[in-house]
Amino acid sequence: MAVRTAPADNIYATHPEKKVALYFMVLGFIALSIGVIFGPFQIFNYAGIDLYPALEPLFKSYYQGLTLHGVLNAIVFTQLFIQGSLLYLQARDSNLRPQMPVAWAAWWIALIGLALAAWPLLTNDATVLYTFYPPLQGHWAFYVGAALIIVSSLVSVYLSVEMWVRWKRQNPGKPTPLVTFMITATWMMWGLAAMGLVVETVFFLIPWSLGLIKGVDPLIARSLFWWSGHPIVYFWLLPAYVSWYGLLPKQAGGKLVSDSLARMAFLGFLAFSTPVGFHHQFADPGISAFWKGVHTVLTMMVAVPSLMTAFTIAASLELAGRSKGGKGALGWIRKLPWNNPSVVAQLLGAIAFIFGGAGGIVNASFTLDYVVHNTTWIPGHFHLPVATASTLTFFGIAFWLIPHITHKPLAAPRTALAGVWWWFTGMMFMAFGMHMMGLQGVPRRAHISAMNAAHDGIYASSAFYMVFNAVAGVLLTVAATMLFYVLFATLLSRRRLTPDQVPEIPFAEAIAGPVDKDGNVKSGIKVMDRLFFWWGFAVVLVLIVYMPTLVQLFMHMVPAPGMRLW
Ligand code: HEM
Ligand SMILES: [Cu+2]
Repeated sequence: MAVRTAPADNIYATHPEKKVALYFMVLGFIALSIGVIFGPFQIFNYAGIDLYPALEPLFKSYYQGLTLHGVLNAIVFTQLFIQGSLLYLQARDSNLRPQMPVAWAAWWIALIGLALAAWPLLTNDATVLYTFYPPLQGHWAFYVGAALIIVSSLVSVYLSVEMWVRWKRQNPGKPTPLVTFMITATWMMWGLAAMGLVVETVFFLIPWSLGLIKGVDPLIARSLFWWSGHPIVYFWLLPAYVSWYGLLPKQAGGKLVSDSLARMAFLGFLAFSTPVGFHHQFADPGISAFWKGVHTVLTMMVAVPSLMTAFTIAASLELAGRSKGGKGALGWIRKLPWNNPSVVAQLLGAIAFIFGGAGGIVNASFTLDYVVHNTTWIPGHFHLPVATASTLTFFGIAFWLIPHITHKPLAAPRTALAGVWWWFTGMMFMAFGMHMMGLQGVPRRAHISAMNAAHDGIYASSAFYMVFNAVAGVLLTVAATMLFYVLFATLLSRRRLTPDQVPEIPFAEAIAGPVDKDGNVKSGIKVMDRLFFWWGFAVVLVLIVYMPTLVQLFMHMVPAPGMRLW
């Protein structure tokens, strides 16, 4: 049983980056706890059940809720959790202290940005959905807040790259430790990817919302948005992969099968995550079929490191299961630690990701996408990678990392375990219902439960699938309640672990490491370690596939005045 020991302040003494990491993660989870509230309302909507009248005095419409849901969950929660957890893991993996005043500046910028953006969202003055496509025009505070949140992420890019450069200087000739390598590559990828949103907000949306320019070209805005908008999904996923490659094998009782495969996968993501945005714009005019085709091919390229990840992780887990006596083709699966909520959250997240990846290939195919574009298939799809793979993995990380930082025991581990199963099952029901309704042609982002025609045509033929959504709504409400209970009960607990009970960081060993038998760094590792070179390669690739189209669009700008449709 846990006992109380040292006063809370001392726990940060040896590693002050613990505190800023915790602040980032907790702020992220607070945002998520508000954003998730709307999820069940939305999925009940797609079950034909309209619960919005109950929200009426506080929230004005389905779309206000949906904007809060998208912004708080997908933009704020993910980024803040990533900023905190990656900062801490890199600092400990490379045994360096991040530049602390800069790290705190990043947190404050994010907090101010969040407050600024939240105000018009809550007052229904920026109901523009999380994609904020012009000509929908929200309050300036929303765009300034969003820009500050992005600036905060760029400060995190700086923090990570600076720590990596410092490590390289102090350790000439040595290969970058794996977790540090993966994290630096992730931040480099995001540093390039974020530029689309930076240009969109700074040069267009902010001046426009302040009345300094009269109009914004919707096509330019959408193109800049998706410059960042596809790689942002990798920005959400790669931190989960960091855990799957770098920590999960150890948590499962085994080792990572190959260090170099992990590095190769991350370089693949660094190079190919960004030059693919047009696959979100197949239906947009003004972009040639040729460049849409190029982006499609590159999208398929980025599936390669994802498949490498799936195989490497599965092999590492199989070894873990077999080393514990698992026999036969599948016997090793039973030997995995299914009683550990942190491990199970990540395993279930990874399983959901397999289905998400398969659907993603459909979306990215120029021709198939027309069948599912803007239908409920799309949110059905992306809740698998984002709301299940990343979100469950982040909960899984929090289940050991928060006790590690705060020295507080995980509250109610059995509830945590049940919560991740309920979440996974609920998301599977939702994915099935939403994918199938999408194939019937039911539009996404539509308050269908408030329509008179809700039982005609495509809606009548979706009636069967709506049952799955209703079940999902119940399961996910229970799941979210359990997971947030565990999280906040842990944070608010007054119990303390004794020093020997505090979980250690489960850095995994690799079977095939970066050095050969004679102690020399493998030549492939040396090439891969030149991260600035690969970053430059990624920049060039993005310029090649974007510039011809963007130059054309900028030369023939068609600014549209703002509209408020809510
Ligand atoms: C209780 C859990 C959740 C449920 C039941 C849920 C349900 C839904 C539904 C039904 C939609 C589609 C709404 C529409 O197109 O009209 C949606 C949209 C969305 N959800 Fe969730 N969700 C949940 C959690 C999450 C999480 C954890 C994330 C991200 C971390 C997330 C991110 C999004 C995003 C980005 C959208 C798109 C918003 C838009 O189209 O503007 N959701 N959600
Ligand atoms: Cu995409």
